Amino acid sequence: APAGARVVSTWDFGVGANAAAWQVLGAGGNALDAVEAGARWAEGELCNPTVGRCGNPDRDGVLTLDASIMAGDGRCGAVAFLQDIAHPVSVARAVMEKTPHVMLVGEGAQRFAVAQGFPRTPLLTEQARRAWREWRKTAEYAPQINAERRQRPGDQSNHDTLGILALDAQGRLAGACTTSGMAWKLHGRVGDSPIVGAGLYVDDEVGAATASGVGEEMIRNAASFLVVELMRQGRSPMDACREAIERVVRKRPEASKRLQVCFLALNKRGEVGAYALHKGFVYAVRDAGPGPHDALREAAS
Ligand code: SD4
Repeated sequence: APAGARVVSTWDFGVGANAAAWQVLGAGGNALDAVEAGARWAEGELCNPTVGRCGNPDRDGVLTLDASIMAGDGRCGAVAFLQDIAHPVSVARAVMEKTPHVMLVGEGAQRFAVAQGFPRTPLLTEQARRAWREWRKTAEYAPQINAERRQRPGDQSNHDTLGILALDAQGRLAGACTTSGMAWKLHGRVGDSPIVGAGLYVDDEVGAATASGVGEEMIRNAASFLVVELMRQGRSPMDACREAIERVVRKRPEASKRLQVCFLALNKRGEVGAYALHKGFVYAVRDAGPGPHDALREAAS
């Protein structure tokens, strides 16, 4: 496999996303194709309450998906509030490559996807519908900090967006981010994941960053852009992520006690760093090295 190539992804399912991305990178493919492959794996193969087809719905019982993709040369595309399309990340890529725009939302995004040949299919699973019915008994919007509870049925945890960043053997960077957003959000709510600069930012001159957690905090702080700019000023990926977390806390000290915010960064030399507001954020790293490819690292917090 090509030396220098590396891919990193958020959360424990990042192992699977990295494996899908590595099929591209390991064969000498480019970073953009790799992150799309990784994100598609999370949207399609994985059945998880916070990404893709198995996502939990909003408070009205509607599943709406957000995704973005970005190449290190500045090309980017995104979709938000997209319904009944299984691969938002690929629609985001089509927005990037086939339109003069960067972002499409809602019905317009869906119409564009269908015109591009993406099948329209109802996505809400029976399990997600049941979780929603359960949630409606209290109808309280209270995102949980703890990611550990995420795999249980009816589970309320929200912090499982897939963010994936890759560096290919030619030194190109790319990233993607895909999510069903915060469970039980207001109908129409859009998080950070599809917003370039908030949930994802990539610049070949410097590095790439992505985020998971309560997206409002990332949008408020233009957080992924902030992480990349801090790396541009010379910070290591980990220091850049930590400083961005400190910014989040400084802006909203009280709210920060109850919310989870996590950053993951990869610089152009392939160095990786992460930092989270609260403990429990894990990420997966894959490269051509001899180590185990399913190793997860726990971020400092
Ligand atoms: C959002 N950042 O929509 C996403 C949520 C997240 O699993 O990380 N969810 O705010």
